[in-house]
Amino acid sequence: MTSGLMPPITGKKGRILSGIQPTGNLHLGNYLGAIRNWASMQADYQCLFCIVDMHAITVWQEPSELGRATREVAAGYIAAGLDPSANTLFVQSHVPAHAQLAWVFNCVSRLGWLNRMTQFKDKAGKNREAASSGLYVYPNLMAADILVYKATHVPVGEDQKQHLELTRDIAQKFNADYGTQLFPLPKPIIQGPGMRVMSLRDGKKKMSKSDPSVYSRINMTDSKDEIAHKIRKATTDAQPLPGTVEGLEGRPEASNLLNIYAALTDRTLEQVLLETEGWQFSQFKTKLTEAAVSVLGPITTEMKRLISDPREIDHVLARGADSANEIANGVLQEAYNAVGFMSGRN
Ligand code: AQP
Repeated sequence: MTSGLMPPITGKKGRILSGIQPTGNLHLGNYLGAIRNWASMQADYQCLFCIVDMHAITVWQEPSELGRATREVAAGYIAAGLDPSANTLFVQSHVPAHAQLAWVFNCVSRLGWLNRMTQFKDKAGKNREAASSGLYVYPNLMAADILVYKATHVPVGEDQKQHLELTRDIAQKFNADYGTQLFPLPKPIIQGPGMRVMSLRDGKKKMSKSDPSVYSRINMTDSKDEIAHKIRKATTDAQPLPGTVEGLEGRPEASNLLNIYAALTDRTLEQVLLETEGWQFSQFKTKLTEAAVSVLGPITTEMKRLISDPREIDHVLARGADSANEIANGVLQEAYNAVGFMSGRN
């Protein structure tokens, strides 16, 4: 299964690949649901963290914004503790082998498989005919992102599970079709009960970078005052907070805010409810603001420092692209050999 071209994963449990799309402002959901978990994995795994700008353009991105958003994600990674000297941090479009392997996978993956992807249905919405073909084949590119590094593990949230299954199907079919053991079948890492942060305006909707309402999310670059203001304006209901999880039934906004508070203070929901039972939202929101500011404050300060002089970020990303290209080009060549493409440079 291993290749001579791949650097050995010595002393680690495996290799991880994960990424975020530069589709707007990084928010608390991206931090609590993804980046914070990744930071806890870097000691055990060899990690590659990318900024998936090629995925981002499957829906329209303002060209003048995309570069800024890409650097902001990089700043978020570094500020939230992803160590660029121990991990590979890079931009997807800086490593052409992702797109090259994705083309091969477009020819391996089946239309029937893509038709079952629920995220395409969600993102394309009612006007499916107007969706980009990139959005449709997005899962094939994601498979290439992972397999071009022969990643063994992928941290996934609930919404990405189906895509990882497809990656495994593609790896399996490629290996079977071409009589090779080239690609490992990557395993999901699901950390505890998946943390899904919901919108501050609507407890049934996911907190999202692309939500047009700035009051729906706490950005990782928000100041203390902005955080306080957004939490003050967060939608709630009229009852005091309950003492049990069952008491949160039918109260999505209260559940969301309490779950955020639990995650920020590293406690379970049950532990938090013991503290907040009977409180009015005004009292609770003050506590929640304090917790959010104390966790995000140092990260925000560091992000702003990095963004104000992008040379450091650009240097990290250039170095990351060099290491990523080194691995990816080797694996791509192996895939090309398996397919039978004529060698171009002998
Ligand atoms: N609300 C959330 N709660 C928990 N985790 C979340 N993630 C995103 N939103 C939440 C996690 O962050 C990573 C980044 O995902 P992505 O940028 O590839 O796409 P996404 O999940 O579609 O993120 P957004 O913020 O909602 O972006 P847009 O608005 O562009 O669609 C993933 O690990 C995701 O689980």
